[in-house]
Amino acid sequence: SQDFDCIVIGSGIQGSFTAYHLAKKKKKTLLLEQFVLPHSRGSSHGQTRIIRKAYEEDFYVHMMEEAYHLWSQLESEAGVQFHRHAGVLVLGQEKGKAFQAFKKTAEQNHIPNVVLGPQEFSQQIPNMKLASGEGALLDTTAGILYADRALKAVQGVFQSLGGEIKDGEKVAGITPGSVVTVTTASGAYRAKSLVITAGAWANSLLSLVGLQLPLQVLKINVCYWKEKIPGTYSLANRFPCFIHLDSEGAENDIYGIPSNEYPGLMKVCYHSGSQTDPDERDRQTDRSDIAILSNYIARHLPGLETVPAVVESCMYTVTPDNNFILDRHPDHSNIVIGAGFSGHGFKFGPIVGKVLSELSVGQEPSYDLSPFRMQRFHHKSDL
Ligand code: PYC
Repeated sequence: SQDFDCIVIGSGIQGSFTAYHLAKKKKKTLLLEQFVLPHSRGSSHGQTRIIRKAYEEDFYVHMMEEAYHLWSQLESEAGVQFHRHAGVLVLGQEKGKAFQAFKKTAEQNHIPNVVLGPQEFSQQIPNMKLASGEGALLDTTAGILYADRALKAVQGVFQSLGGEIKDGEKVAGITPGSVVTVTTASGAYRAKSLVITAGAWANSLLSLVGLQLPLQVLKINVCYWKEKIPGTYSLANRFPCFIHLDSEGAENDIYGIPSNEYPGLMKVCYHSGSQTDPDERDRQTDRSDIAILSNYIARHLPGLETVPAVVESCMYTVTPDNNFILDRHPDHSNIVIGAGFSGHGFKFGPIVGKVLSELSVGQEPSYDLSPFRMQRFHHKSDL
């Protein structure tokens, strides 16, 4: 039938986990996706993401505590391994605000970590150079998620729980009400509640329900760099992930993931990019971030060549404060929105899905959602 308890629009990691949690609550759920699955046109594709507890804010650490358990539960349910331990080095000016905040949050939340002074760093991480005054904090709990495999796993478990996925169906209209109707070229679907997790297309979908959010869509060049000596920066040789903090703000951070998925190539990327239209991302050809990365590699990672060997692309949908939006539509409480994951949302998929599913069935959310309300932008935007 075309009638559901809940419809979720957008089958990236957040929408797929929302659908998974709804199916676990025995809700008849439809997951709608505009492209034929699997695809690489959104923000949830690709080989790897970092999973970590090291954060500046306590509320993200609390969410990650449970996220680790839920990722591991999904691995058991799907019978697939997509998590590898690696550790993450948080690097930055030792006395800088951001680095100090990471350190304090790690201490206060008892995140297993090691602080490395300059001498210990050069002994333990000999192929990476820090600038003067920079320090390192190693979050020993961190690791890598194999993103494509994890997305396939959550969608597979959702279907095995009786959930329905309709891919290749772009939404054309949404009619709010106590029963929400969603129309595509193939039909009309009705449900008691709707969750919109459309990633870079959030504002296109939200315009159908009279809402716009202050979101910026960025194209990210996902760059892999060749090791001069294969294995220097490999996961097999226990090289960790890293996040190099910039004093100007998170949008200038640079991160790295040890060579693994493409043997001999290490992923090193800029945590930002140029504004793009999600339907025309390949027309965005700005490579100024790649010039910044080449320069960074020459200074900090001398064992890598300074021209990227592989450049893939992805999108971030960024909010003004880099925090997510997890909320209800202000006029239609049975329409729930997850958006603006700002380039750090993948690892939270199981928790985001849990709270969005709770909101959509009218349950009290498991986490304080005040940092994630859309209300916080009211005074700054023309919402
Ligand atoms: O949140 O750890 C993270 C991350 C790394 C690269 C992009 N986001």
